[in-house]
Amino acid sequence: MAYDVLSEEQREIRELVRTLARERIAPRAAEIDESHEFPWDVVELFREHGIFGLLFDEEHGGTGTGTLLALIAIEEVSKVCATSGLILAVQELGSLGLKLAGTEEQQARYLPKLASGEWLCAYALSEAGSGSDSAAMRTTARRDNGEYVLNGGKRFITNAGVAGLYTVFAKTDPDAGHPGISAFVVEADTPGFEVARLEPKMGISGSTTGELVFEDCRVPEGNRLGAEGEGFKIAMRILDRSRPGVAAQGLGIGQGATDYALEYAKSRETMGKPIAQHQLIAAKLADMETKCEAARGLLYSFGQMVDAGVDGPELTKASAMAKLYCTDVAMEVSTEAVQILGGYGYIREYPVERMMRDAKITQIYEGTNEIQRLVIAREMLKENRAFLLAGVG
Ligand code: COS
Repeated sequence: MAYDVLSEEQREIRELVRTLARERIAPRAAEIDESHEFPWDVVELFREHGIFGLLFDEEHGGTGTGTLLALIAIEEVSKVCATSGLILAVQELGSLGLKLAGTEEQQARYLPKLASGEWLCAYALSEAGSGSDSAAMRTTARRDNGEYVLNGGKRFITNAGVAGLYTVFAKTDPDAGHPGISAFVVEADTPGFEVARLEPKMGISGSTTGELVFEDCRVPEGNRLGAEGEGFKIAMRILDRSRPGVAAQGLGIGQGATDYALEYAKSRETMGKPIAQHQLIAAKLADMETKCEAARGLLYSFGQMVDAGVDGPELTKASAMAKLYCTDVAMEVSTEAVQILGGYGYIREYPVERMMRDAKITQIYEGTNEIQRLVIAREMLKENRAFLLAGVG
């Protein structure tokens, strides 16, 4: 049997997710992509089998099985359908604010609904004018009579229109920069909140990406996460833990594309033999497999770190490295898969062109890969490795 870092129990859960992915989600993947419709049937499947629970602690209705297994679930689903894998990744992204900064009462009010999948959730940080530079946001939250009044807008929000709960960041002190930002949870039916439009996209077509508008949207003070002014740090701590969800999605796409290209290369013949036996194709396959396995090493190591209770700068760097590498691999490997299939790779009859389109967004959202490089380098610059130079002449 192949070497496996997982325990017996973890392997059983992975097997369940794998079976659901292969038997129930894979046959829907092309349709989801073509129709551009949010796959509520996949949400229902996750609900029925308790898959959302993998992202939550037992006390909140989850399985308490930890981060590594949650990432593996996203990877397995994304191997066959990146839109469906994203549903799990965003349930984590949208709920992390409550998990990290919510009071017991806030957690008890919302987390069980998210753990069962009764409600989907979303994370609203980006704005039309502030993507990478989150602190430049313009949305405001003015305190008034025990409530906050939100005004402004958010863009590129995954799960817009399908989420029941949004984690929203807004300026409680518009002049203060980072310390002027606070975090809130906003229920979808709050008056003054609306989804203004959904964006047509290159890939992950079944997932919604939308623009949120807040017009005198009144949110109770009890919906603020953490203290006033802590919002930026909460946003960053969330991203440290959520970006690997995108890494898992990227790795799933990359491995799915590799698996497909391998099977194709074994059966497609040119010049009297399967193309897998032509050295240039064999070399591509070898590189694709190696890159996926290296990416998996970074991703699983991140999952193990979280499960071991690691926090702070070490986690920030590991998260950024996993996101950067897994998603760059997703793009490279899915592009090579299209190349291996040749003309067939470029047409809709085969899934690799979808995988390539889906891969592209993983290098962009939840912090572009340029931002990940910046985060990694900043952490490196804080580290002291001078002792390594001692005695070097
Ligand atoms: N965890 C905890 N605190 C953090 C942190 C982290 N990962 N990163 C930064 N902070 C803290 C800093 O320590 C600093 O605190 P003090 O003011 O007490 O010193 C504060 O937050 C401001 O940090 P910094 O000056 O580094 O902020 P920058 O504006 O330079 O932003 C980047 C840093 C670029 C890394 C950040 O804006 C970012 O991640 N941008 C991308 C956002 C993104 O991913 N958007 C995609 C949409 S979300 S799906």
